[in-house]
Amino acid sequence: PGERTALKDRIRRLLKERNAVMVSHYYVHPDLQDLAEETGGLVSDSLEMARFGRDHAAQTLVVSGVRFMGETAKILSPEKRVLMPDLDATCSLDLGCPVDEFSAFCDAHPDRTVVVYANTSAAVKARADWLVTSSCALDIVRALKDKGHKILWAPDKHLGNYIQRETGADMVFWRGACIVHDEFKAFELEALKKEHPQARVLVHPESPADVIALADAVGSTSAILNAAREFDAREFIVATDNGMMHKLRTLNPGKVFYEAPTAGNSATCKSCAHCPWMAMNGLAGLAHVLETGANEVQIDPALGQRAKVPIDRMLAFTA
Ligand code: CIZ
Ligand code: SF4
Repeated sequence: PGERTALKDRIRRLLKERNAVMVSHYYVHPDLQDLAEETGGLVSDSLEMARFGRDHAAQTLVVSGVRFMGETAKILSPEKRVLMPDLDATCSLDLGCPVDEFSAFCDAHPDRTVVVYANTSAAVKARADWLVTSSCALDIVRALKDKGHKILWAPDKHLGNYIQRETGADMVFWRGACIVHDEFKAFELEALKKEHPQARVLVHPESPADVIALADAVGSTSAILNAAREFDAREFIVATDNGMMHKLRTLNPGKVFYEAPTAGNSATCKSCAHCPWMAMNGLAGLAHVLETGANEVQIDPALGQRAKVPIDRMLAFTA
């Protein structure tokens, strides 16, 4: 504990000395969420992290999250220095959507508008017409459908299927999944609901369809936070990365939050619902990059310019 306090003090001092601002995702360790907030940064989802990083005056951005979040920050602000606690923090959706195969898939469907989720590489974004996150995907796909577009969706199949069910849009899918949300289990969730009959169920749409079907509210991390605040209930079962529990509990002190069951939930593993790549972000790594300037995100400028087009469209649509 003493060591943690010392590291946090050092990070606060270094952020100030380097004129740096920090954005943290809801899924990273509570220490990194608290530090971002205490020092004038932001804790949020990838959409708001991107907007905040772009609009902030600081010339150095520290992004605590996964690789695509740092890359998006760099693409939006090529003149800024973007640092990450660990550059190897990736995402199963990004890993499962290599640009060569993805380009071939796009080439096979030339009549479709290409909509990709934020959790992708810069090269995949550069092939896209639109970028979306889970907080704006429904609205953007609905607007495209209303204008007569047919859609090619990548990479998360569960989120894509959910959006198709909700909008009725004509969509073809890349078949990626988030290793965290893909693990939530409907049968076990029903059993937990029986144990807590008053509890409302909040589900992230990267989860399987049978889990989504049991939800009282389905949505992005921000939508889950809103639902927890607005529902007149005392108990909640939450199917998303358990990094979210920190914000849910601090913002709703009178309410109780249970983690939804995953395949790994058993006597030996009570809470497996945590992204291993988000977990690579830590205080020691953060202090080190601030000290040394290591782990700077680099994006080829020409690629960055092309990848910026769909990101700018999304930010303008949601402004
Ligand atoms: O699961 C993720 O990586 C999420 C929720 C990203 C985001 O859009 O904030
Ligand atoms: Fe990717 Fe899932 Fe981790 Fe989010 S929680 S970064 S979607 S693997």
